[in-house]
Amino acid sequence: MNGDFMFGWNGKILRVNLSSNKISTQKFNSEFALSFLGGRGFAVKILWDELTPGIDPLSPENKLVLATGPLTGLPIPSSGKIVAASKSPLTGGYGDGNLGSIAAVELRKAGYDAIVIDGKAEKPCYINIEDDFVEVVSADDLWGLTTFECEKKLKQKHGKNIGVLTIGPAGENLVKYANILSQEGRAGGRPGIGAVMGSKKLKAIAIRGNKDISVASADDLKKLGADGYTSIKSREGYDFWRRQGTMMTIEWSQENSVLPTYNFREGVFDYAKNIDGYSMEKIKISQRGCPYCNMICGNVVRDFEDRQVELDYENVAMLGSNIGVGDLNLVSTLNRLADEYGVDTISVGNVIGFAMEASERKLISERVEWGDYKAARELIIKIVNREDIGDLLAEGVKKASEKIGVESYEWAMHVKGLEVSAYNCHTAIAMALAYATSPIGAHHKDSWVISWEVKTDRFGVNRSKAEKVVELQRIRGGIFESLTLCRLPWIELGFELEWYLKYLKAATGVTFTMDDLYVIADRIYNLIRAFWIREIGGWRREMDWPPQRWFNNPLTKGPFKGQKLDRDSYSKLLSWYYEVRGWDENGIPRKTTLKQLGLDYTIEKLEKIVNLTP
Ligand code: PTT
Ligand code: SF4
Repeated sequence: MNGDFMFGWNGKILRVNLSSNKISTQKFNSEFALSFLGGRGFAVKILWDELTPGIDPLSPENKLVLATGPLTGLPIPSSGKIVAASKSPLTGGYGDGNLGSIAAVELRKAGYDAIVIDGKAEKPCYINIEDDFVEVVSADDLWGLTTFECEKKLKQKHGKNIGVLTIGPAGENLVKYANILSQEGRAGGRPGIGAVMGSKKLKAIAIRGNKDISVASADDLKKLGADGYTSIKSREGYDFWRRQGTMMTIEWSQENSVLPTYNFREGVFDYAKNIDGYSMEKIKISQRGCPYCNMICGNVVRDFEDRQVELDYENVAMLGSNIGVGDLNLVSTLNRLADEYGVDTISVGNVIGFAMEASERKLISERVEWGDYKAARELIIKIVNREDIGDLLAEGVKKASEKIGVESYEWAMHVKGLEVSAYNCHTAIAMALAYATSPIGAHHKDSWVISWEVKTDRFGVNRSKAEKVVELQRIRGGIFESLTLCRLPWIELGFELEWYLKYLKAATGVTFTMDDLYVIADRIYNLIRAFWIREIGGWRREMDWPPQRWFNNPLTKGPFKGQKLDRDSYSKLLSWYYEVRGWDENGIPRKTTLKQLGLDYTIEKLEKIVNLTP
């Protein structure tokens, strides 16, 4: 095989420089694979090693990394995922996203584990990959198309079974929270990874692979895979999951007073029932999903304009309750527009909520009232085309609030520049910590601690909350993002983590324990923090704080009326978090922590920027 080890990984990275049109492959060794596994692990190591510190994320020097892991594309539950990462134009730090796509499977079958793209094409282009054949092709006829149209055209040209990753007009126009779409409903790369593609004039990547992925024991893998699917199907909750998928969370969030409402002012929405999973079931026409998944959760509905769209919790909460729209058909249309234009639904819902509040407070001249669907629809189009106020809003809420000034930073709902995803945290201090310490900015993907928190000690402030956040970050942000598999079988149906150890053994021949995987997860987390410190040029404790609104403006509705977060309690929790992570009081990794994780090579660089404590 590949490098100095035998199975699991292809051992090969495809590299494309769009300035020179140079296409090459690079082998990697087992040390790299075993230290970083794949996906997010590969991405951060490549970005740390190869980016010139301080570069502009939208310059040709930035690199786009698309990476899979050793289990991606194998016949085991929910293995069709891919990580898209880069230095983020939205936050200036490390950014990534994870999307389900046939492209993930095809990339592995084409013989690669990752693609690294740098440079900038002179004219719009796309990359076409079929096994060892790789070409950069003119995309003059694709530029300007929506993500749906672009994928369709590429399939007409290269075959209906290819995998396609594409940006829409938002990525082309460098909207700072443009993302990447696939299969008309799989989306990833919240921190502007679509804008990085746009800055390189790269419209899409089309992939077809015809090879077998070599594994240590194909028979074991086949049997374990089949057993896994059967086990998932037999779980309590499977049938309901197939009915509602993530949409069941609207009802849960409303019941628990955490549904983002009116720009995260409240945790309950008067019209929650109109946009919940049961309302969705009434308009659902079919179901779609990612490859190799038997939990398929993309709920396809017909929207207000009689077009098809897939609904998920985050999309509906952010384009529904958060902006006051209480009609699921209308929300669906906003969601579909975001998908077609390739703009992140969470950030765009957040930005629209911010604009509505700014309008209410008369800080902007435009009138955009809460719940005004038409105004929201228009705003999305203006943002995507960077017209009028859309140009400012395309920069995200952090930049918009800096421009608008007054006290607007208090209700600009972001952490480190990434807009908060769909959980209101007035009464969820551990979730606030999870947002504040997420390695890409305020995203729930690394630690969805809120479900544990509301069930256990909701109002307590104790070290176990910090420990739980770290534990979840290890599993979700470390293990699933580097194995590069969907985490939902584990979260939603309790599919035990031990399954993945068995899959790893059958695929790679290497025996991993959970502790081994935790060490890898910690290595990845610490390297991401080192990357941020290097790119930002320092670190302050305040960078790990949630938005001011949750401390300043108590809830005015629902069972927890009057509640808000307490600053001293949050500060205590953050200190415990730093202790558990082996970081100092300012959130900077200690030298001993870096050394224990084999990250000695970061020390010299970091010491030039910050004081490292022993
Ligand atoms: C993810 C974020 C999410 S998280 C949602 S809905 W969610 C939003 N989806 C968008 C969308 O759709 N269109 C759009 N234009 N923008 C969107 N932005 C939002 O992006 C998704 C599922 C979901 S649905 C979740 S939680 C899980 N996420 C996983 C993850 O992050 N990692 C992992 N290993 N497994 C995961 N499984 C689940 O995948 P970002 P998908 Mg997404 C239309 O990437 O940048 O992290 O943002 O991948 O294939 O669409 O599946 O209630
Ligand atoms: Fe994709 Fe949903 Fe299946 Fe996860 S559970 S792999 S998000 S279809």
